[in-house]
Amino acid sequence: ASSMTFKQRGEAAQNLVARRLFNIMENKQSNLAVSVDLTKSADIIKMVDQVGPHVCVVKTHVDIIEDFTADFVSKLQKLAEKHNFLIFEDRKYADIGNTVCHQYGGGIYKVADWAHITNAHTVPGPGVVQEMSSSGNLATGEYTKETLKIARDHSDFVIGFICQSRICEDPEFICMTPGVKLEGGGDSLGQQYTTPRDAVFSRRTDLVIVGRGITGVTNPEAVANEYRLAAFASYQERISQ
Ligand code: UP6
Repeated sequence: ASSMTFKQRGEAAQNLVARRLFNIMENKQSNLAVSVDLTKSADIIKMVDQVGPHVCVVKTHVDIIEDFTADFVSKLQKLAEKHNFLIFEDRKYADIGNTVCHQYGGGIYKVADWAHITNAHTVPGPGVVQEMSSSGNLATGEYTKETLKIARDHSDFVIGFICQSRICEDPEFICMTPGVKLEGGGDSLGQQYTTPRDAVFSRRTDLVIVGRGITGVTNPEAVANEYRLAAFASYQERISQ
């Protein structure tokens, strides 16, 4: 997978969301997801409209929003159409199937109604996947192996993984890496940053997820474009090897 183009991988994928995502990545020349971890819906909408032209995915954490409403969701959906990106709610489900069904389909957020992509830890068994960027995380070794098996057994609804390096060569699975900043470094709560090139070229993942590196600057649109160019050039460098 790491030497194939996104176009070829989109053609190889069976899952319609994966096909669509590979298609957007190819057409927008973007393997950048922006994580818009702001707490006021108007700020999120404004930020998404600014970075929208440069991203293939907008990642949300709706449970940190102070003033969440259905109107926020419809505005976000309109921006997803306007700028052609997918919405990824980073909920990291980790409970038994029955509870996750309620959390995903119901409650206040009704994530299943609007998120193209969401994710789950595999701690509870055949759920989905996580490998963390925070220091000292326990998602390594056997956990990764079992997670991969679960994904392959459920490839009808699993499109990929959150991981820090490519964990498999199956062309249809998308490896997404959070903990990315152009200048590297970390934060005061254990976050560790790698650069776009280190993630996509050296560690051969497909898509970088950037939060504060973009949302915390004064010119997010220009900086999002810089991240897009850096991550896409690293992908092109990798496939032309
Ligand atoms: N995230 C990580 N590491 C993981 C999994 N998820 O950072 O292993 C998520 C965080 C946040 C974003 O929940 O939304 O990716 C990273 O934001 P940052 O770039 O501002 O650190």
